[in-house]
Amino acid sequence: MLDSLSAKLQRVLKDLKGEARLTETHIDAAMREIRIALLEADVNFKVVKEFVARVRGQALGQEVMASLTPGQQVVKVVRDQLTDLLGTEGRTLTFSKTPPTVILLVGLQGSGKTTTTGKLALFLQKMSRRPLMVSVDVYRPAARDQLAIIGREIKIPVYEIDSADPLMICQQALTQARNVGYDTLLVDTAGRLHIDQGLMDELKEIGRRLHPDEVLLVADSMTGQDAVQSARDFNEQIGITGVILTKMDGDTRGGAALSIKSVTGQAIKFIGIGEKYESLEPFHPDRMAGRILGMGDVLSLIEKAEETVDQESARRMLEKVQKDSFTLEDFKDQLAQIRRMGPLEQILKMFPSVGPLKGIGKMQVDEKELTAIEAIINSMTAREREHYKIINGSRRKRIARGSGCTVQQVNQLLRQYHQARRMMRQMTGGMLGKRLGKLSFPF
Ligand SMILES: Nc1nc2c(ncn2[C@@H]2O[C@H](COP(=O)(O)OP(=O)(O)OP(=O)(O)O)[C@@H](O)[C@H]2O)c(=O)[nH]1
Ligand SMILES: [Mg+2]
Repeated sequence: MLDSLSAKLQRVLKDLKGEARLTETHIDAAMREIRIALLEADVNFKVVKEFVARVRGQALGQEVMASLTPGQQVVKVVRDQLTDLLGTEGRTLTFSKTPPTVILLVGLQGSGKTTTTGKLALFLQKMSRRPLMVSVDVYRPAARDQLAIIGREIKIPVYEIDSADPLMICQQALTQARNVGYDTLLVDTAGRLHIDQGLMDELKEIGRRLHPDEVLLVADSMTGQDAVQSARDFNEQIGITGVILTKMDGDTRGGAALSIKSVTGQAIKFIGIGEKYESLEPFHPDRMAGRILGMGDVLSLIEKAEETVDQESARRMLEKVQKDSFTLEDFKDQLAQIRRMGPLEQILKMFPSVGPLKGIGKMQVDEKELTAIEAIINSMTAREREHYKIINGSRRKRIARGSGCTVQQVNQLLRQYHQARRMMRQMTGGMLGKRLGKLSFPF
């Protein structure tokens, strides 16, 4: 995410950080490079100009703090200004006092509205809300089927009715939400290649009927300034309440993320970071600024771990380890928990690039290997999973065949499992035992 911008800014700041004394010449040279880095990242040129002027002014005018070197102080100014550019903290969703809360998702064609409707519904469900989804895209054949399929996959209801009238569909969906007691209605709308009056009029009319609590513009971050322009146009025409920036996982430049708030006055509320339904995150400007500048993001990591790792099951796991009855089945569950946190490489990247864990972010993780491990354990009988010691040569061969893996892979897995058991016993036996229980982190 934003890798190329990140690398460039880090290079400029690294040179500065080393300086014991900073002159105006140093700062001007750095500002020139920052300006180029931001322009190359496709940040709106006006935004770049203002940003550089502010950073320069603050860097020069600042009293030197005893705890920071002048170079570090410039890094702090850049970090603070970058945070400001990305948005303001605490811009979450507004929920209606009289349910259902209505959330309208709008945007250009292919920006990710339908997928994001599903992701957001899943996110809200995890917050203990009861979402209902509906598509009013009557123009693209199969558009409504697409949402219905997503609904089945994530097990969240989708309101369906045989009608070609968007206004009637959303009206009926609202009635259904009220009657059945869904507290949030998510409305997926049709996209257009370009903004056209017909679409805007339709969205305005839907707005008049539904009185949405949130109108979220879904924009593709990889389209850079086009995404910013769409946010501006939709905001002027129908009034939006926030932005969801999708496909951030593929955006190395960051021009949209860094320009949207300044250009439109609207905050980014969520970012899409992958194709999986779990790949939607509330947007935190300070953490993103930290991530761009390579300061790590342990906070995000902890939040993610807390959300996915079920505390109770972690406690049970600990008991099992202590009683020495941690089976291959448990091993598989642990792997599944880790995988639910999202692609491992993404998680590892959130570790700070300095300190005891430095280097971990660059670790290569083979997702395919995890899939193979799961397949191997799935090919074992229940008894084998309980008592790994009975897995002899012929059983290993059968398991390898059943999982489409080699016998070497099966052997390797059994070795890994054995090591994990030993490591866990050592950890829980020592002082870490108590802390592990509290932190409930998968081994
Ligand atoms: N990598 C990645 N892909 C995404 C993300 N969000 C959406 N996509 C993909 O983008 C493509 C288009 O998504 P849709 O949800 O169909 O977009 P839409 O805005 O509903 O499209 P229309 O209804 O045709 O206007 C799909 O292939 C999605 O999987 C994301 O955050 N990351
Ligand atoms: Mg769609």
